Amino acid sequence: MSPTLFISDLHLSETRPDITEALLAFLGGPARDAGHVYVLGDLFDFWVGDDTLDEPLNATVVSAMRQLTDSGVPLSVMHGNRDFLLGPAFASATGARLVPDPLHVDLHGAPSLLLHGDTLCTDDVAYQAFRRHVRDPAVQRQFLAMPLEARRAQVGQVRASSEREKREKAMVIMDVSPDTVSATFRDHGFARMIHGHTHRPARHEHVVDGHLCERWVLSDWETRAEYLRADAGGCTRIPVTIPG
Ligand code: LP5
Ligand code: MN
Repeated sequence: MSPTLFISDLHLSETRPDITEALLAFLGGPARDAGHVYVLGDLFDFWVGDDTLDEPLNATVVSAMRQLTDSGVPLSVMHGNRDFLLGPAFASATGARLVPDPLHVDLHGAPSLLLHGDTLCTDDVAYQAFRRHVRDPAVQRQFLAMPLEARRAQVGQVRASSEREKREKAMVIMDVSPDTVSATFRDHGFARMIHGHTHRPARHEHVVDGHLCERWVLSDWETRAEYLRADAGGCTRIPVTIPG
């Protein structure tokens, strides 16, 4: 059975053409032999609305994703904290399915929980308040009704506030909360979790009510272009190689 592949946190932007290059190599290479490809959030550095689909970087990514889905490989995209405004026009242009966070999947016989990962960072109280605000559909409607340049300006302000606040926060606050991880394993009853967001790639083991559970954290591509491959034998990290 073909493997399932996971990527997240590419933070695609015009300032890092090397990351877009790596994504194109992934989509035209290993992704073609996958049974399913999942993007677990923060594909883009930020997304201000589907009316930007024709911008050069976005059009390049959409076209490469469309070629993948046209070749018959299912592609699922989850929102991250940067690109939660990816909407139905993006989905129909790429042929991808926008999936909820968290998502339950059976990975080659192993029930697994997929998340972006930001919901596990519950000690970051300021971020969780910000998240509740910007995930409110009324707030999003109001934002999307603004002219494009005003939306970009507002995102610039939010990014600056976020960077300022992050400098003040302890590193431990910006990681997952161990209690929330245990509670999440307990609530869903699955022994495997896969997520991104924290930019701290690792495989963690957790013992929850006497059961051994594993948590895979995906790498961010600003540091290391890499995907996670899951098959009946388990999960493996694989670096993306750029041909030529
Ligand atoms: O992204 P990263 O990893 O650097 O930091 C995150 C948290 N920050 C964010 C903010 C994003 O970086 C920028 C969001 C772009 C979104 C574009 C869409 C349009 C927005 C409007 C839609 C309605 O997610 C950071 C975490 C960190 O992860 C680690 O987990 O700590 O959280 C913060 O720093 C948030 C601050 O604590 C609070 C932010 C205050 C912003 C004030 C403006 C509020 C008004 C918003 C109205 C649109
Ligand atoms: Mn993120």
